[in-house]
Amino acid sequence: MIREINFDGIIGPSHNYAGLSHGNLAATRNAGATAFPRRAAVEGVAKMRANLALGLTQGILLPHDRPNTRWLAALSTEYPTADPVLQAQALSASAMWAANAATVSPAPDTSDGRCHLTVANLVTMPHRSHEAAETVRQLRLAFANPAFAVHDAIPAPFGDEGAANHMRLCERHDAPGIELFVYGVSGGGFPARQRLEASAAVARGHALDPARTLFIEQAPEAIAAGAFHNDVVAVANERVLFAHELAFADRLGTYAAIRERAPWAEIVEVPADAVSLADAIASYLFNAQLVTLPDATMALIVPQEARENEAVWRWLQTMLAGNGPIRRVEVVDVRQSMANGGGPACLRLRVVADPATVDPRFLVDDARLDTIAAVIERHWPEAIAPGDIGDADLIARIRAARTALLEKLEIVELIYT
Ligand code: SUG
Repeated sequence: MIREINFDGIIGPSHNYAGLSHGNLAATRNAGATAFPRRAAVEGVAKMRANLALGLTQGILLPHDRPNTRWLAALSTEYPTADPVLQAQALSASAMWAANAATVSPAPDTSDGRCHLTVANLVTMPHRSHEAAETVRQLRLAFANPAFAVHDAIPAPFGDEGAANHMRLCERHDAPGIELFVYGVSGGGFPARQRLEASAAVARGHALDPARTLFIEQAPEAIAAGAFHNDVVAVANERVLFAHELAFADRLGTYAAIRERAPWAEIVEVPADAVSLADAIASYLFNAQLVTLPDATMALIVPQEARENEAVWRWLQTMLAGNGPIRRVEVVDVRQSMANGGGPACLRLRVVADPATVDPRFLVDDARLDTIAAVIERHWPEAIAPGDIGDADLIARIRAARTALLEKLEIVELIYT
């Protein structure tokens, strides 16, 4: 049976705060802080457990091999002697944000009846530009079944940041839907990381029906306020689009185009006078997982920071008291990831497919999460301060930690030799 599966990126042992993402306000603000990789990964596992407890189907993606020595070799350098900025870029654990791994078009939307995935090239940020090579390896392993088509990344310079800039509206996950690709043109002083050319190429590659595909410009004002991906200001699930009033450049035109193609769609808009863009971005209200529970009601899984923001929490209470489609709000603690600008939605890649067609090693239940948690407790470094990244012992420990996890999970194909 086709259903939504959330694949969370396991937070890798090299998690640190190097301030590498210009335009991502949390990451820039926390540059130079001490990171706690073990705590970060434990938070990620707890979020997956909470999703399982809600009756959702849960999968995993693995931390990438870091530092990425293949990338450094292509730049004719080696980790110990590389420039410190290159060291930080090679070491980043940014693959944890699985919403940027790929764009996914489920089988009911594609003309060949397969679920298509295109690996994101992430070319705008150097530390993320080298994720694609390993992502394609992982996705080809997890989704080797002919029910899937895994496409290579779109070539540079057309920036593609994956599912973070893509939404799907449908009456039920297993019914054909409309796909919304959100791109940026300008972002004030900040880069627009998703290019229209890339989104259009992904849509063509996925064999989508042009009549059910929309390309929507993200509001430059939202990018300038720190919404470096659309999923910082909007999220969709089944028939519901939950968005900030200032998410899209042409708000009314976007809503009209959606209603024309999907008359059943419900747009839950948060007005700027109730929650400012600044509050929405600081709290990550929209970087929530909007999910359909087994009883067919919808829940919004928000980060702790949303509860701590007065305006946001007040708005959520009003929403729950009303008669809207989102009936429940769940709060999760992913503070270590949040401090790098990654909320609950960033940490997961949604794939609508039959779980029986996925390599079972990439699916988890509580027992498998216990196994993962034990490896994290034993092998993940407790803390990484900025000055530590040149430390050879730490680097050896980071590598060994990932290898231990892959061995325990018996996903040894991903070990680089
Ligand atoms: O690409 N942060 C990530 C956060 C990604 C969030 N993903 C979604 N919104 N879907 C980014 O900006 C910070 C790493 C550093 O600065 O060391 C970072 O890459």
